[in-house]
Amino acid sequence: VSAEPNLERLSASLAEGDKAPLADALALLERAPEAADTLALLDEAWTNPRAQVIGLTGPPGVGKSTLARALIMGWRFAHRTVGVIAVDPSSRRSGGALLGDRTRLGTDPADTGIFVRSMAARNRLGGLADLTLSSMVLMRALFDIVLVETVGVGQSETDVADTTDTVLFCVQPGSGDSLQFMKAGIVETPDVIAVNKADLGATAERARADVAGALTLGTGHGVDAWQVPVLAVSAQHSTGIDELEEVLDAHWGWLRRDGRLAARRGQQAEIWIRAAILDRFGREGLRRVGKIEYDNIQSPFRAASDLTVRLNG
Ligand SMILES: Nc1nc2c(ncn2[C@@H]2O[C@H](COP(=O)(O)OP(=O)(O)OP(=O)(O)O)[C@@H](O)[C@H]2O)c(=O)[nH]1
Ligand SMILES: [Mg+2]
Repeated sequence: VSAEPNLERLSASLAEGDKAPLADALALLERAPEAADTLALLDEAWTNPRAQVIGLTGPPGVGKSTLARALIMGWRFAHRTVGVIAVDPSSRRSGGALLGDRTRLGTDPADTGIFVRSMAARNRLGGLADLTLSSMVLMRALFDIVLVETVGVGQSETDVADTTDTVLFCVQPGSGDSLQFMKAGIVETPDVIAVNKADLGATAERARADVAGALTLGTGHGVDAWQVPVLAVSAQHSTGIDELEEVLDAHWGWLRRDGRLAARRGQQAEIWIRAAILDRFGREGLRRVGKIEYDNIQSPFRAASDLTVRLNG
């Protein structure tokens, strides 16, 4: 019988180039989300966060996977370790889509500084699956950067914003997407916008200017507000990627000042707890729980588990 997983053992095996224990631990989260070992591991991971969690979102076909690959190459070049969660809308447990996306990311299987996990997108309420949250929290404790690549259809940006520290929204020129998204109010959540396929020419610069112009209408005011940068990049040709990584670093720096990161993660934890209770007990459950006083010490998974016991009792 192998010992229960803990962070020390997991990071030691990653350092030795063995990815199997992390894969096993992620499988444990899936198989036994409420088990004592699982909750202990998640508590440990919750209180030992390391990575900046970056959500990469945008409409189908804009080049998210290509951009993910370019970003990963840049980070690995800088010796930063990367955990990737590829949220695939079409993936089924045994389907081929998972391998397909891993191939598109083009990561080197021998590179032990990168770990790719693909998962199906939706739980039955239409949000990112609980599994994405727990996998993210575990990977966040083990890597320098966690990249969550997801699809940007309708409300999914909101889910990404509820799961990540930095939302990178990817658009492409000439599709009219960018302005539509502005009008639909979807572009309230991104922290950084990349206009991809800049190699296609002048339309990219126009799209960049359009997006930047539309943003000034709704962007934050005050000296401390984050001004959403809009960058033209070519994922395919790896141009603008260094600048994009600098901007992502700058957002991380901004988050870590004045308690913003702790506030953002604490808010997210509350949202997850509410979602878990809603999922398990419906609106009546939420009403019985009342105000969720989240102390940020326990993991939100354990907090939800404790509330579940209380509501069942
Ligand atoms: N010209 C050009 N084409 C690009 C660029 N980046 C991606 N593409 C192409 O755009 C297409 C879609 O790229 P993907 O990276 O699969 O896009 P995606 O957003 O991950 O797509 P889905 O996962 O299907 O939503 C592919 O044919 C890419 O080769 C770029 O910078 N320039
Ligand atoms: Mg993709």
